[in-house]
Amino acid sequence: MEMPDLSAVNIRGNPLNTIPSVFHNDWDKVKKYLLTLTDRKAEWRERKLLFVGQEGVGKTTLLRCFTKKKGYRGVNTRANLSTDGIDIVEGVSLCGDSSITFNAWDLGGQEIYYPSHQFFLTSNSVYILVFDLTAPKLDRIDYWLQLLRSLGSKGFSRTITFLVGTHLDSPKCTEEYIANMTQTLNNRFPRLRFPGLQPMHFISCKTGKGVREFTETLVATVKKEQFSPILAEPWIKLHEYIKTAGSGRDYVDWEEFKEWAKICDVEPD
Ligand SMILES: Nc1nc2c(ncn2[C@@H]2O[C@H](COP(=O)(O)OP(=O)(O)OP(=O)(O)O)[C@@H](O)[C@H]2O)c(=O)[nH]1
Ligand SMILES: [Mg+2]
Repeated sequence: MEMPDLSAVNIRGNPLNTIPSVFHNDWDKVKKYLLTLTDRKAEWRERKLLFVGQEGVGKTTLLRCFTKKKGYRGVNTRANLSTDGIDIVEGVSLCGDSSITFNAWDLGGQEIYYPSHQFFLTSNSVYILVFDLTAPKLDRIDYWLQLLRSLGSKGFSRTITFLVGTHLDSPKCTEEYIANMTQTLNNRFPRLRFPGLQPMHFISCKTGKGVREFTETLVATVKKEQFSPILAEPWIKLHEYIKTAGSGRDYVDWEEFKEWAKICDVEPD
């Protein structure tokens, strides 16, 4: 790190995505961040988990399976209200594994929301692309997969995508129907064409069939695919501080935020 004459470094394409992208164009900031990282590093234990897909396919219901006690046995499939915009549920633990928590973003599937959803689709995140097995709309699945592929292809960022079919409890879902559906989906969406796309899962939110297996696979896959797991400890501290001090507030003015940053040893610039 002691290279006084070094004025610029090109880190584009470097697979070590530990350095926050906001610093990429400023070598002094990269250097400061790396120095902090050398002294004080900590593991990032949160992951963003986004539920996407067309309306009425079971995104909110699947999230309820994740958050309800024993939800892997199924939940009441009464008519849900269609999600209005985005619902966020923080701190979701899966399979009793508290070493990693998920911040779940449940995106309303009505097309009217699509333009604004784009602002919240981040790379280095985990996506659950949900569809209804009994009436799959392949062009909608295609739309989301294309969109997620474009996110994952920016620089060295990545996404993990799980394609999940719900309504496995329907009488329509015979073995033959499921076999044909699997073939159709594999032909139309070969995993090689969509980096980060995982093997498909078919589940019933009503009976819970397949939910536990899916959840276990999700946790294991996410733990294997480490997205920036090591960060500078002050930044993680600031993140926690914002969650506590900013709770219930819609915004924080810049001066106050700089105070918070200082308390956590993050340089506010
Ligand atoms: N039988 C059965 N019903 C399900 C299943 N998954 C969801 N449902 C039902 O399907 C309907 C729509 O589910 P939601 O979870 O609201 O769908 P959504 O994708 O969140 O819809 P939007 O918020 O409009 O995008 C509800 O009545 C659910 O109870 C399933 O696996 N089996
Ligand atoms: Mg919903």
